[in-house]
Amino acid sequence: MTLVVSEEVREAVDARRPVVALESTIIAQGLPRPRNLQVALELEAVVRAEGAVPATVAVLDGRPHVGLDKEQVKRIANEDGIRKLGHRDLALALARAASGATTVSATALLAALAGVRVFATGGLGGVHREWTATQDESADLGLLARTRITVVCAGVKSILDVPATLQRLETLGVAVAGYGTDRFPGFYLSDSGQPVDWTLDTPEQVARVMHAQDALGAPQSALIVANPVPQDEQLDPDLHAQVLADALRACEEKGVTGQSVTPFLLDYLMRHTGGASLEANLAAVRGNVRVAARIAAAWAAS
Ligand code: PSU
Ligand code: MN
Repeated sequence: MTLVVSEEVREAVDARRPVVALESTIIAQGLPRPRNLQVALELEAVVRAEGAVPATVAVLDGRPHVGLDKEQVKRIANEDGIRKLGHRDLALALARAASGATTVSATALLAALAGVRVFATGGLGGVHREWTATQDESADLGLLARTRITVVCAGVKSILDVPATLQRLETLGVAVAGYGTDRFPGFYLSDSGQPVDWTLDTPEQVARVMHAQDALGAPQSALIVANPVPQDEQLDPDLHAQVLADALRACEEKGVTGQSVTPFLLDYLMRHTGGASLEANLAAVRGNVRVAARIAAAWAAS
């Protein structure tokens, strides 16, 4: 496979300068046009403002890219037929010359192959409610159990079964720490209602854990740094509970399954909260990107 690493990202990786990987599913499938393009460019700008290099990941015409130029980001945001690619889809997309946005699982895999150690997203995928009937658990979890990368996220998406997802992460052996909190964040909400066992308070502390992971060696699992959306920017918890219940019902009634479930629920929440869920989602992602850039800087300096 020819991984296409942009010159800027390659130089930064080689010189051990800070780099932050960014996923593209949030651009292509997670946000409405034209806001998605603005957000994609804004997130890259936030990384740069912190002195790190952004590496947005996507597959274009069957070639896996780590680091996109502006025209390539535009394609992901605006082109019709951009697929959603989990890590299992990568080989199929490459062989079929397809173009697609990468989920957390595919982004983490390609970023790690390019030597990028820090990655920022909104919320991880995980175990869906109704798992006993659908067996729907995001491929994000299994991939993070065998990929050495640090993911900064606002927890897992609140549309999921959060306690079950935390349990699966424990079973799979994926390290989880709250960033400045002993509560597991709830994506749109600052607190999912679940505790975390470990708290890390500074980028330097996170970098020390990353070094300790390397010193221990195998298995090559990830580190999840769970960074809450600021409380004054979270979605109103009552509104969240109410609209989410409706969204889950609508999902079932419409028979939405598989890869479409997560985009459907995120879109339903956005439309039925007057856009408030979108603002909370963006506030979370922005905060995560900023923290990721600082962790990447601490990692590069250590
Ligand atoms: N975070 C967001 N919005 C998103 C996602 C994450 O703020 O759209 C995406 C990620 O790419 C994640 C995917 O990997 O949703 C999970 O999809 P699934 O549940 O189908 O595995
Ligand atoms: Mn799924």
